[in-house]
Amino acid sequence: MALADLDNDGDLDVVVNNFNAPASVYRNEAAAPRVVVRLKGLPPNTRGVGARITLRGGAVPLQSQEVVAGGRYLSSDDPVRSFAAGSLTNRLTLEVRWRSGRRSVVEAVRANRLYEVDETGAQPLEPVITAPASPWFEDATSRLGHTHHETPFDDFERQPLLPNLLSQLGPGVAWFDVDRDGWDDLVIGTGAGGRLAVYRNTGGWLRAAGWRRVGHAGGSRSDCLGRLASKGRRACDPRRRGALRRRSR
Ligand SMILES: [Ca+2]
Ligand SMILES: [Ca+2]
Ligand SMILES: [Ca+2]
Repeated sequence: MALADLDNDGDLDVVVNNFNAPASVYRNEAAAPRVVVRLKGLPPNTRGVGARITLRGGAVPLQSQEVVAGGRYLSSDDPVRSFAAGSLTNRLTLEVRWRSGRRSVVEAVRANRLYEVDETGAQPLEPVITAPASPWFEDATSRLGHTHHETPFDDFERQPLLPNLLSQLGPGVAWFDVDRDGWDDLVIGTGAGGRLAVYRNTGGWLRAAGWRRVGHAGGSRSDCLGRLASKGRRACDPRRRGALRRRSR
């Protein structure tokens, strides 16, 4: 199926291919005022594919379409774009933003006309100057004083075809209120042989907590998930129950 203005009256007619039968042609009998735009781009993009056409002041305040190539099954529309002009007295403005970054504007556009816009007369877009934004966050990693423990392991010796190391992905981190004071605390996983790190959140400041690890001792703890354990205890390990427990309570 493809759309094209076959009778040159400003509306898009329809051609539909049929299996083992002649193609069907449907004439568009629309009578409403319209504006048709055809683009003449600079070589090699002479049809202006990728350009965005905007009409202001028509049947609705803003209409916008992009010129595309293809897009239908084994078919492509005629690269013209048709817009609803609303009434014959509307004050219309046409704007084309070309793929080259240039811009064409046509003022006082009239309904029931075909406009061919040539990229040759397009003007460069004015650069948008924005004030540098101040960042909302800052890197506070150094304030933690945390050092990640990772035991060297040669992944490629075990699996030579690996595209990258899987044993050095870094620790998983989680926010979880382990001491139930209403502030989410920071929990940082560790590689094999290391210790899970917990930083208590004291109203926005993080301090190393007096927690000990129980249970699993030899494997890696690169992942971390806070959850409620049995008897109201709080745990932070998806694999071992009660893996994280406060020293004195
Ligand atoms: Ca037509
Ligand atoms: Ca027609
Ligand atoms: Ca807390």
